[in-house]
Amino acid sequence: MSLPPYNIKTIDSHTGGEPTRMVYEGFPKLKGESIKDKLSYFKQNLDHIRKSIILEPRGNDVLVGALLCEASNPKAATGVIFFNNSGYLGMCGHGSIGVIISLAYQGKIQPGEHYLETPVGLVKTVLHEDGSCSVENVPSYRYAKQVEVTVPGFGSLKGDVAWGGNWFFLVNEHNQKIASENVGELTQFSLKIKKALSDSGITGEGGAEIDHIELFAKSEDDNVNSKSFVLCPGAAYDRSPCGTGTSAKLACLAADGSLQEGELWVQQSVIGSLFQASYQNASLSVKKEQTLPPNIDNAIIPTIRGRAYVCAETVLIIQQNDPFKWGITL
Ligand code: PYC
Repeated sequence: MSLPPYNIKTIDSHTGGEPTRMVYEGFPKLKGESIKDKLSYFKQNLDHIRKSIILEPRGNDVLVGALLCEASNPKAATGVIFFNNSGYLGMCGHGSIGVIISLAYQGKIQPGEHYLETPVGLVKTVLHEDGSCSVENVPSYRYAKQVEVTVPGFGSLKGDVAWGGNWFFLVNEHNQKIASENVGELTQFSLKIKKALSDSGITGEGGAEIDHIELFAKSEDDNVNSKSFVLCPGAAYDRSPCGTGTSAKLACLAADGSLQEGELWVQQSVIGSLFQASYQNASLSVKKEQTLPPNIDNAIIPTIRGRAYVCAETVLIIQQNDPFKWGITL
């Protein structure tokens, strides 16, 4: 085990209300050639530092960490490993926007194209002159359509299983009110769906756990296509419209023929923040650096555009004699 004291330098930002803590200095070096090797090393040897950065008293359940690390692909500006209170995220859309805006705040990048290397593939971002950021996500696809699951206390409901850099269960018909004053009930309902999926053996590709639940409703706002509530692993809800979740949504819309290539989709979060999204068909545009889905005909390349704001520059101090140096775990 790597021992404290540590002084870990971070920049906090929020993307549509959802926080990202970018770790750029003071974290022990991750061993490994590829970013997947580095992620394994992190999980096996340094998971206690993940907890220290994310959990109380230094963090909170909503926070997503973004550890910058050396990229193996020379095209990438940096490697990045995303993590939260319960573990690790393959990709994170709001977090990618947060990282780009934080790097720009540090003066390390200028408007233009910048690639991020993530454990699930290379992600192209564009920092726009107006301060917004676009993220061209990894290939996304619907894996299963209208899968039925019985949720104790709520009966049977149907949802799509889709990949957008994480695994999602997307539900349109649920009789819930998607509103900020209802996030407590939405959280409990979504946790029950997640458990019911797991108990019924409903998974993503290759038995992967479906760890994000998305509930959709019509927005009251003109010019917005849909409003959503997204439950993240670790039971916090996404304050942003969720970049990977919006990618999964676009994959389902594309598969249903309800959204055409290049058409704009505006996704609203439960607290009202917005992402603009569109997609290209993957078959022609997939780059060889990206992780290819098994059924390329069905995959899209989503682009999500949003804004992030820097809100803190911090040195996290982890002292040897602090009883909560590795966070509070209940
Ligand atoms: O924006 O992709 C996202 C995301 C995943 C979990 C929280 N935000």
